[in-house]
Amino acid sequence: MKFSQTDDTIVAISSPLTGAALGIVRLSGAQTIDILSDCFGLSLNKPVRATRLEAPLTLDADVAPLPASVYLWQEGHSYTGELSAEIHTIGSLPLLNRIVDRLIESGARAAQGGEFTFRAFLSGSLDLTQAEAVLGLIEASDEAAFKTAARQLTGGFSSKLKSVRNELLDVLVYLEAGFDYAEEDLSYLTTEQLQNAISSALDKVQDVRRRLQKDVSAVVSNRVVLIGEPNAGKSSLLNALAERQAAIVSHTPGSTRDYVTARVVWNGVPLEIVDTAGRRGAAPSSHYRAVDENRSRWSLSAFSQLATRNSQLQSGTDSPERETVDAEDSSIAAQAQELSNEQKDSADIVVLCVPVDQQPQTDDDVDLIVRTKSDKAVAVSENPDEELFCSAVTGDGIAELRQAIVQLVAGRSSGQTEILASTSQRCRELAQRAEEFLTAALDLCRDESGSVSEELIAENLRLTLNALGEIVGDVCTDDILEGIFGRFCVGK
Ligand SMILES: Nc1nc2c(ncn2[C@@H]2O[C@H](COP(=O)(O)OP(=O)(O)OP(=O)(O)O)[C@@H](O)[C@H]2O)c(=O)[nH]1
Ligand SMILES: [Mg+2]
Repeated sequence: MKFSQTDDTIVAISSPLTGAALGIVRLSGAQTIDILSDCFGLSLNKPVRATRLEAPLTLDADVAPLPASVYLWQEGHSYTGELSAEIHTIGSLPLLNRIVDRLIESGARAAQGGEFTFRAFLSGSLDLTQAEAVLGLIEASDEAAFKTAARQLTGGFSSKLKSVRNELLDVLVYLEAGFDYAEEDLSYLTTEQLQNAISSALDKVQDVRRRLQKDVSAVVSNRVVLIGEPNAGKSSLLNALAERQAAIVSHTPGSTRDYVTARVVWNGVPLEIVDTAGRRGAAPSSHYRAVDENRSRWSLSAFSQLATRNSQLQSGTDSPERETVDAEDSSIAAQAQELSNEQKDSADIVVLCVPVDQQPQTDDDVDLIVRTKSDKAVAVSENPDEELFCSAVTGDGIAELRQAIVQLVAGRSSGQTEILASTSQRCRELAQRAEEFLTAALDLCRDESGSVSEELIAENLRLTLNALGEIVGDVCTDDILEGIFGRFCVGK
């Protein structure tokens, strides 16, 4: 698990890592007061209520004290639920880094990305869907995405699930009490009461499942466009992602002139992956064939022009036709570039493909940088955390790339929906499972063959509780936690 230690005191810059009027350093954990006192020569007491004090910072003896305010929160009243502090001062990155270093020297530990929110989750201040909402708020790029995340953060979605869980827990307690005292022939719940309770829970779970499905299907268009230099491995990547031979691959740079699309559905999210022509100085291709599920208006003319050129070259035809052929070819190359630009401009997600032995250079706005042909060379990357490495030949990194694309889409597609797409994706199947277990329990209640199997009903209720618990995080695995908190940046 990413956060193996949870009882120490963590520190990080919580404001954006650029110069700003105000900068914030956040500290959380049981040693907060001792660390602050030691670091800044203050004599602080544990707060009994949220407290703010002016505490000018003296970092160097020969530099005048800098203005700073320290905010303190007692346990149970901070974002993390722990004893916490924030130092608000001038938003100078070197200054904030110095403060963090000094706090680390005094006993704090540098927080990892998402660790403050993880502690809020551990202390019960936030459930998993709310932690996802915090991420949604940070990543929100428009008003609609912001509103969706804010609605989810207020907990309306998970509070409904929590109330169903509590109702089902009550039913389970009664059922199990019946098993424990079976010989006394006591009945704690009539069959009718049991049936009503399960039926009411099923209605609510069905409603949740429908809301989750509606939110995912609200994602309308997801065009993921692969761009990059000629020969970067775009067509090979498309084929690897689509798991079929959708585009022609050739060692000759400039082999893709048209664009090639492949439709896929990953994690229930429909996507259209688009392979484009190499975008800088595409050299003439020796062979060319348009392959496209949606053949474009350019493909036939481009193909016939190249076919003419190839037959001329093969039959030894030379000047003066040669000049005409070259002119035609550069016209096709220009058209290919134009098409490639159009595809990039209409993309929802732009993926820049750069071979592992070259360095990314682009003026385009890209969402993801993929270092292709990772089997060919040892990765040299200036930003290894921001790039994905994969090989269309060995398949390494392809699953991770799919996951990264789905996450990007999930982050974007909140639209006017009530639940973040990332939450919908994670929870849809769980809600579906809960619905199936409850339906099975209800069928058992209604079984007219004679005896109602209360043990089997109880087992279905336990499975339902587990599935619902995974949605809100009462029951969860390291993988789930890693998947959610691993996406946060440091300081959050
Ligand atoms: N070793 C290795 N070779 C690769 C990989 N991906 C692509 N190649 C090779 O690189 C060359 C170019 O691959 P393409 O997929 O056609 O590249 P492209 O970016 O589509 O090229 P253009 O369409 O010309 O822009 C081919 O010879 C591929 O076999 C990879 O992951 N590993
Ligand atoms: Mg290609």
